[in-house]
Amino acid sequence: MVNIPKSHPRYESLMTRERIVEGVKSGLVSPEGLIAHGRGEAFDYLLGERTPPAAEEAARAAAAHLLLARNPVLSVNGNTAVLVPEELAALQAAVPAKVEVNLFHRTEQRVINLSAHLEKHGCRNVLGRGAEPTIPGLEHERARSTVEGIFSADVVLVPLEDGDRCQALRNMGKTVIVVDLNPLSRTARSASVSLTDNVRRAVPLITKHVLDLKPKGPEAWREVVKAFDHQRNLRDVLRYMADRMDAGAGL
Ligand code: PTJ
Repeated sequence: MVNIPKSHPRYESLMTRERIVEGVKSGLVSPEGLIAHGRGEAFDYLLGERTPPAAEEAARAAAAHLLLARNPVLSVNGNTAVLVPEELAALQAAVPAKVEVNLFHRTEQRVINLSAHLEKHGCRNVLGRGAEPTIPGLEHERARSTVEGIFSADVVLVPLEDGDRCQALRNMGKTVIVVDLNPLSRTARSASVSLTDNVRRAVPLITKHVLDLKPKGPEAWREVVKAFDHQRNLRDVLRYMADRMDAGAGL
């Protein structure tokens, strides 16, 4: 990896970029993952590379949904696996939840390699190998899910999604939590809860709220879910970005 000094003002962002580049070199991340990451960076810039208040609120709602779930599953693609492997393991343990590799650019070898990578970083019993096309309405490789994992899940966390699977999972009656820096994406709009934040910050934030909410019990979790308004949350984050741009225009 290239040596980036900690004093660099964009240290975290540049290190994150390096992780993705290394991931492409090792085959864990698809080449298209570089483009997806660049799209994300542009929106992160509009957030000032910090978690907006709306994402904090969405993270709490996400945590409550995960705690209330009968079979919660964290769905992981290439970008997510290299950006937050230990953080996913911590979230898996805190809920507890299942972890399943689900890929758009799927090869069975990539699923095997990503599962091994996640398990090396602490995730347990990673699912996804040998998954069959079970999600109705999808004609691409993301339709593949395991029966004990995504197929039978009631709540699914899908970071960095590409849109139509989120809708397909909603059509199956599931609660879908997404992490997407673009609040205008189809994924963000069709989700039950969308965290507009970088997955590097979002996953530990959800874990923090899981640990905080856990001792409070199901009544408190249901209150958090009830109070959350997905459409209003997306409007809040768009206003936050617009206000930051307005402030910049005054320079
Ligand atoms: O590993 P695979 O084969 O499953 O492929 C995964 C990618 C990411 C290549 C695939 O899902 C894809 O092409 O995604 P899209 O359609 O480019 O969508 C990615 C979305 O994630 C975009 O809306 C980005 O703004 C957002 N995004 C990118 N990086 C981050 C992010 N959101 C949060 N944190 C990030 N670090």
